[in-house]
Amino acid sequence: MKALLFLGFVAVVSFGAPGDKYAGDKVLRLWLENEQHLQFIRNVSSSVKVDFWQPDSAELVTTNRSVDFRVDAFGASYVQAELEKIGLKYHILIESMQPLVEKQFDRNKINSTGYDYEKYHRLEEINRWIAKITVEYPTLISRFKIGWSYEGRHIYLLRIGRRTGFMKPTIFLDCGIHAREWISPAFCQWFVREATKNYGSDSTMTTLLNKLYFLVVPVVNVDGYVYSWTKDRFWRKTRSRNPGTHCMGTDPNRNFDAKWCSVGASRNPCADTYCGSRAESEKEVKAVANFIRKYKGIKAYLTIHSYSQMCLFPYSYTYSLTSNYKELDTLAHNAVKALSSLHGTRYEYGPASIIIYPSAGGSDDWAYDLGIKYSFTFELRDTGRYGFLLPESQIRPTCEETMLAINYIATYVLNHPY
Ligand code: 0X9
Ligand code: ZN
Ligand code: ZN
Repeated sequence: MKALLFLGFVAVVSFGAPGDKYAGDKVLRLWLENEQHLQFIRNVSSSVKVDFWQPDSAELVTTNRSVDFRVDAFGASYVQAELEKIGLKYHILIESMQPLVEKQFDRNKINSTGYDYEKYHRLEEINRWIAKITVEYPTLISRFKIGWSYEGRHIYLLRIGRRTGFMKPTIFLDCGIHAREWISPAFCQWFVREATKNYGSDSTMTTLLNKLYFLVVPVVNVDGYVYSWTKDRFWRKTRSRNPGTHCMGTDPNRNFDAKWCSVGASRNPCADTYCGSRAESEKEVKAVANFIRKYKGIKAYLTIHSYSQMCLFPYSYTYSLTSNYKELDTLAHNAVKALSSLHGTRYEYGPASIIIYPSAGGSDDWAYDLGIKYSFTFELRDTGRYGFLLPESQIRPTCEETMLAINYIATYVLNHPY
């Protein structure tokens, strides 16, 4: 019995499962109505450790919006008492975090028929899958390495589409810019599977793959993703060192060269929205940016995040509308309509500065200003019931509905050459 327990313990630790470090953690949602509420939230971090989920840091919090954040048991009792005092109503989104975290670390990831697309996978598994599917579909998929991460991991890109020898309009799709948003890499994998499986039988997919290329980066922030599996499930940033502090990492979605660090980003390396020491300071960001700059023919840039159920387009760094605002708005409207048609999932859409918050240095704004006029950020499920801990049972419905939106946009791009 002792030996068994011991073995179990070793297995858990070596797979980097979460232990019991989230026991007692809760996620609270507040609705901020006035300055006093706002001040409370802005200052709460000086008393207890809070992990902002939506928005992603205290600086982005404003009145007349909700805030979701995680606190440990000690923090929760403090915060709850303070909230009663100032009369701020709150709602407990997640009462007990530990069981939800544990579920996501289940070991049986490989089923007998092959890869299980309805599970979350560790980076090693994803990389093995990338290698395997490339070999399985030699006429449809090519694998490229677009660079190395800070910790020296490869960043892979899959080019999907029937090989033609001449240029085809291309859609760039990336996932896993933020480490803890696990549904995002799961979607990129789902997309590649659907594309390859349906080529030759489904007419939409066949047309798309005949006439377009998709460039898919399943995991951009590879170091952060590994860290979210091994050390901290709620890690968001890269894992680069910051001189002069123990706080690590930069927010890759504040590190692109789009009015870098001018708004909605932090100069503090300890913040979750730290913009980095300069634009493209992060190797992962540089790898994506360099690839997109030199690859001619990218007509759409799509990037997958979670959570909030939104289809966002530029600008984020300003409230000004893009010159093709009307077209983007209609396209987003129709993409979201297609998405909702499957399970009725409601999505908001519009310029990110207006729909969520102003923030600079995002990949979508950068791609847009580079001349890629169809540029969208998707924030997948949910709206906060589970947040980043979206259960694996929702991978399928989430990916299926998102496919409809992506296919809608791809078809539109194909039919509107520029
Ligand atoms: O803040 C972000 O980077 C994205 N939301 S998330 O919760 N996944 O972190 C939204 C990105 C919208 N686009 C830009 N801010 N450029
Ligand atoms: Zn977020
Ligand atoms: Zn994100």
